[in-house]
Amino acid sequence: MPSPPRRSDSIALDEDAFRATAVALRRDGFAAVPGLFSRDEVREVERLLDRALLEAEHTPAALPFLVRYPRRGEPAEDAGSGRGLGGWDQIELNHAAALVPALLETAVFRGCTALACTLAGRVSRSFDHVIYKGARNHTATPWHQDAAFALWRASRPRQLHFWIPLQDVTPESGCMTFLAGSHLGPLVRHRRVLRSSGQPGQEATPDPAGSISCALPVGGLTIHTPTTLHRAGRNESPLPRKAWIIQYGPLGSARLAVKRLAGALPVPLTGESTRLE
Ligand SMILES: O=C(O)CCC(=O)C(=O)O
Repeated sequence: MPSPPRRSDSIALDEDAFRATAVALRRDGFAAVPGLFSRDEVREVERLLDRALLEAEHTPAALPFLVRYPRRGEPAEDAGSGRGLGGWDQIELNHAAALVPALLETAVFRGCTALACTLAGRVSRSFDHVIYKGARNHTATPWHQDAAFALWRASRPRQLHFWIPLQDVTPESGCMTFLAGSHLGPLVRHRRVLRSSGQPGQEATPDPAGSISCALPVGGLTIHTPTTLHRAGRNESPLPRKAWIIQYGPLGSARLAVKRLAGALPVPLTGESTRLE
């Protein structure tokens, strides 16, 4: 029988697993944490995000936060291609939790926030986004450090980025791959690239020798720092690869409040579909 999603702020990690996570973050700049959430708890997030992505496409105010990568080479209606993505190769939604506040009530968000605070002290969400890669897509996420995207590139201690897959992930379906210890070095040179979505991107070219790919069953996640070099490959599997990414930092809420005042945050989608049932 499926277990009902929790509404608690507790962390489903025993002391040893918590300590191993903290040690890995400090030493390697990333940690893979399996088994934090039940399948139903992750499914609740997926349902909210699937509907939000559909709704955002038809909501002019939400369109600036939606990033879509056209599918190249084969027709969009090809069997299996772009399944669940309306024929797009990849879709991203920035500030998903501002568009769908019900996400903030989910066991996944509450558990991630509790874990972030236990690892890093008083931190809160500063940004979140969603990346859906279609079945057998063509868009890999190049090597980069998240700090390369920030206006303020100085070190951001206690900032942690949670990457939450909404299904099992493997190297073939585009799981996260990290370079252990890269967070201890400087911000490396990034080349500005134009991604097929039309948005600018950043690409680093480190020596990938010894990189570690984090396959995970649904319910797990990875955590990395803003200066950890990472990438995710194309999704070569026959099913979409979906992930929700939440960034936490010491002044997360304050930064979001400033963005809201500046009109740089989306207003919630109004549809019935985005409320928790
Ligand atoms: O999911 C992906 O393709 C990459 C995500 C990523 O690079 C990030 O969260 O920083």
